[in-house]
Amino acid sequence: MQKILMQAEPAPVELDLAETALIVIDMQKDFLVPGGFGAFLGNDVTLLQRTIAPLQAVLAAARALGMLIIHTREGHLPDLSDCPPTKLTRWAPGTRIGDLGPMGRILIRGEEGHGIIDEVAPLAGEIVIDKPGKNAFYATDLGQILHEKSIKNLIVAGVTTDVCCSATVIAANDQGYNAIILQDCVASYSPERHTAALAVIKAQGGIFGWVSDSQSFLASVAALANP
Ligand code: C5J
Repeated sequence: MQKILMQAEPAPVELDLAETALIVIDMQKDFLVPGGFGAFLGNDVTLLQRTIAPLQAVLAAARALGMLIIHTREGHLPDLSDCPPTKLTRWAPGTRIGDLGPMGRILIRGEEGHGIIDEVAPLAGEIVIDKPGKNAFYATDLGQILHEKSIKNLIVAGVTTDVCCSATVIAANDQGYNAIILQDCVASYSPERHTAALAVIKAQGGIFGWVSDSQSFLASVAALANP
């Protein structure tokens, strides 16, 4: 049994790696690339791109350790039958889910913008979960997969901190998982909301989970080889 002790806020956290999965949330072209939907709406995608290098290092370490790795993609079926009407009408026409965006239909499975960026693309055998909601547990097999693999802890990376990462951490907490979010491997289009979302997670003694970073994860893994 390999256990790591990771520096984190509000307190260090011990994780049995056999019970720990890395979940990489929505590293999709539409959110991260200059020609994608996020940029089309006027967002600065470079704020999100800073997650790529630290996440690559975390992915490499997790793969070397044989950890369970799960990637998610936010998106809907082409006929929008899995998209609540409230979500369909919330934004201006032309920028709605299913409308034609710069990289295909916005947030529709199979469209170019829906794909994960090459830099952190899933390897063969890694699990990819398509989710219609923000929280990765909603209307997906995630809970079942984690249960079958006896996972108790989730290390969370991806975008965006304040929306899908935060929603997933909060849901994980309610479902009985320990969630540790890596602050340099998550990002928001708003630095203020990024900081605020992390502050909420670690508040009150870790009300929703822990906040750590890639260096702390990598250091704790290196300590396994040099105890
Ligand atoms: C994610 C969003 N992935 N911001 N989606 O955070 O709509």
